[in-house]
Amino acid sequence: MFSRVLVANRGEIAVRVIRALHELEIEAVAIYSTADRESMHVRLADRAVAVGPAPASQSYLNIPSVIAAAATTGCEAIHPGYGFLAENPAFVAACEDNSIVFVGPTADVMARMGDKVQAKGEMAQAGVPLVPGSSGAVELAEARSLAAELDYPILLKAAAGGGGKGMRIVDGEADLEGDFQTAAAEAEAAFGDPSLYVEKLVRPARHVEIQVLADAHGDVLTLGERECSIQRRHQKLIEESPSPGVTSQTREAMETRNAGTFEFLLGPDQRFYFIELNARLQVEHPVSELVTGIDLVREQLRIAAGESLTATGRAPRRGHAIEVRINAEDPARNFAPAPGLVKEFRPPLGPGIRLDTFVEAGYTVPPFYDSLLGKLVVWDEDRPAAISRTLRALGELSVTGIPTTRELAIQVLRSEQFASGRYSTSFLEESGTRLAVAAE
Ligand code: MV4
Repeated sequence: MFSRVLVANRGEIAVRVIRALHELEIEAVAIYSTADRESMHVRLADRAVAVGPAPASQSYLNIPSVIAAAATTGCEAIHPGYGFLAENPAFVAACEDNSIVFVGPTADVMARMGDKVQAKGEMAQAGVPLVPGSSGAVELAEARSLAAELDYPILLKAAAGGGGKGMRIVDGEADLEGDFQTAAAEAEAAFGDPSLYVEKLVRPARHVEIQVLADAHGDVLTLGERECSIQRRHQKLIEESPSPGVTSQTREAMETRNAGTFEFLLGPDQRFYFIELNARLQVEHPVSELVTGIDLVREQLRIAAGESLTATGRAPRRGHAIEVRINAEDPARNFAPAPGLVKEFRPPLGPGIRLDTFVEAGYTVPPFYDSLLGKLVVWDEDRPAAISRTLRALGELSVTGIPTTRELAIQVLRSEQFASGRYSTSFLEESGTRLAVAAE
């Protein structure tokens, strides 16, 4: 195992990774921007290295600075967390060039999965079901004939994209040409590549993802699914495991037909379609940890050090877990980020409660990074008990000084539709009129 690891991130995920390192008796080296000098991850680490000024492009995204921080402190590996450099093939290559282990996939795998068309092609070859659509990027004429075959509505997606950027619904042939041009221009602006591909629109759809661990020896362990349909503008708000929308047959089919960390769309008929592979630790990983008892960050570190998975196949699970993201966002301003001074911060405690956060009373949330303050993650024996316990915990949580998404989460968790388990990715948009605070 490693003896010293650099944590190339900030906020709650840096704190999460440092805790895993300390439990494995590994020294943790933090990096920080000038805006984060006083942040919790800097204090918890054994050493900390300043990597640049506040803007992420000059600090947390600055590859030479981050590599230098690892090299000068004698780190054998770098854990990237999520976001920042976690899916950057150039960073992985820089680690490889400096003989530093990147805790994650190789640069080659990362580049292949970052190209959505290539990822789909490889999944198709492995027998994973895909949404009907084009097998690669298409020109307008090919999009037109394919769309007629698939029947409208269809989706245009950016080949270089992901996460919903550069995506456009086309309702009928009359709109195709205009939508194609707009989507291509957006893709060019966002990714420097206008290539588009076509898919049949799956609607209503749930967003369900399967957590997989794979070691360097080719062994694989699956940890079940996470239901991630409660989101707005592609930002997830609440995640749970197991999903109330997945039958045991579907779950088994989704887990045994693949290998990797996989995002799927799930239709109301239990048909599921691979859409993307995320080759990184995800924000919502704790719900899988709570139902399996497996520490995913510890396993990532063990795998990166060349150790073998202790169990393979499908990990046994128990109970139900729910994660609620607490963001510094203002419901009165359409959930715009609302950084500022946190006057009071009272975390919920008691049975079944985990709070992954870096926030404490007196902390000033800087305006330079994302708005995630922390994740409340709750476990109980079954889904109704987990919902009750989450509401109890949200009731205990008190954050004053800045607005947060706490009240929105309470309204969602109290709603009949959430309790029924019958919801899709359009839940928050459709419930805008019923949930007062979610209204646009
Ligand atoms: C889709 C879809 C419906 N049909 N693809 C959005 C983000 C990106 N990962 C893929 N996305 C979608 N792809 C087809 N063929 C609906 C979405 C989608 C969505 C997916 C997951 C979570 C939230 C979503 C919200 C809106 C649309």
